[in-house]
Amino acid sequence: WCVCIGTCTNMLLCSPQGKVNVLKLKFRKLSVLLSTFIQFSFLQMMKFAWDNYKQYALGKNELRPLTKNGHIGNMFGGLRGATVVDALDTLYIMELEEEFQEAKKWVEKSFDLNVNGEASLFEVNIRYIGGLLAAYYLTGEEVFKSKALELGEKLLPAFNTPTGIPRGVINLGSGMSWSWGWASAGSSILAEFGTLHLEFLHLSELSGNPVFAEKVMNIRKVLNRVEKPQGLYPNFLSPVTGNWVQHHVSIGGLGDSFYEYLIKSWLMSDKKDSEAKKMYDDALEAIEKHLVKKSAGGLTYIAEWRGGILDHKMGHLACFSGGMIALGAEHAGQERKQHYMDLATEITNTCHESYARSDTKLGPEAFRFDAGTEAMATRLSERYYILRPEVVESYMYMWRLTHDPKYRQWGWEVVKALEKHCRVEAGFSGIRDVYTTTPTHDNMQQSFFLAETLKYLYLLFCEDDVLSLDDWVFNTEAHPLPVNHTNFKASVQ
Ligand code: DMJ
Repeated sequence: WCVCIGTCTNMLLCSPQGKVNVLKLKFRKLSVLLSTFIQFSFLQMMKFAWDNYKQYALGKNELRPLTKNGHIGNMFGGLRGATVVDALDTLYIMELEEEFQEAKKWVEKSFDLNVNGEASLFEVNIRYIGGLLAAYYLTGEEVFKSKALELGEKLLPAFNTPTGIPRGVINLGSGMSWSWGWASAGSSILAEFGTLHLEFLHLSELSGNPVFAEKVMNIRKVLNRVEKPQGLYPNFLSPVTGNWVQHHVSIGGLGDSFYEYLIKSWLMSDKKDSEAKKMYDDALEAIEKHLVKKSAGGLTYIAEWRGGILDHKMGHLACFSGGMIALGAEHAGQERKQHYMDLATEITNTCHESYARSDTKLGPEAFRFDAGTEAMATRLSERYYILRPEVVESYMYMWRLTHDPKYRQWGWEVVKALEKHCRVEAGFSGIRDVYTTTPTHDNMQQSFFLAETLKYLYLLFCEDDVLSLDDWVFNTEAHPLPVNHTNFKASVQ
């Protein structure tokens, strides 16, 4: 495919094998630009991230790239290999064949599901089940399907609550489940129980067992029944009473992917799930009415809502919403289409500003719009960047839906910043302060960097028919799942 960056003065021709071939360039200057591109190409980045994980941390959940060892953490119960499962489809799509085989071999030989430990239902679903399902649909390899189904079964006891709203934490061995200690009054989190729908429908489809679909359809029923303050969905719900526990509303952390899964459920159903579409449309209308604001400097942002009081802050996580709103705009009624496209453009621009206004050109964990501040973190504790994908995710959707070259330019700025500030000797690391050009590293290569950040960057520079948005929806960890009309073994070549 052909990559055009900026003004198209530097045209590159890349083969789909992931090797970069150089067009015969007339000018030396251009070839210098080109080698810079090659040096920093995201295909190499993926290989570098994978090779180091393999060398120092294979079988652990993440790589610690400074100390050159593995990290297990406490999100996945006793499960291991989060980076392997998260990376599978990216390796496959990038045609890093040897590396994909290494990952597959690990899943076949070493991925043990008979484990005991406290796992996040949400994280296991989006990373492991999502990753395995995508790997199955892309390759047709049975091992991925059987592991996904086996793991899906292990999550079911979390739904044994009076309302059927699952609890957030489950012991994969005993099936015992409970709520997060930090969640108010034993509540379940909107973004957690609201981010199961896509994967669970596929588990039912593949197993022929309706139980998975029934569980998520019941969640929707509970949500439809409960009264929404001003049409908004608060982030905490009691799995016992089915009532809201606290009135905190956010399109960032704790709420985010619930909204994403509404519009994607509709798309994945080949636009037949009109209930999901209506829920999405109504939720977005309420969000726009109560949460969307414009700063004095003209930047559009989505604030958080605490019982009617606005917190003029946007989390990095909320930056996925530019892409989501654009995706939804495509399918809005004629009169709303342009309106939502404009909103998506403005939000993506604001998120870009949060990157552009930092010294590293990477964005902080949260940025604010108050006391003269615009799109910058004001608290020390919000200045970090942990290789998150949401901003490049929105660039990818905006590029596909508008073909405005600025999104590729912006994506390329991120590639350069990652190379400059996050690449360390043995992998990529998050940084603790985006406002200093000599940042301290956090010594963690998150698995979503391979699953999402690098995949979205790659797709940003691909032709639109590579994982076409007409045929695939990406789960919230960027694992592609086929739209209902697609053959399971759809080719990405
Ligand atoms: C990912 O695990 C998913 O994108 C999730 O929805 C939110 N957070 C991380 C990446 O930032």
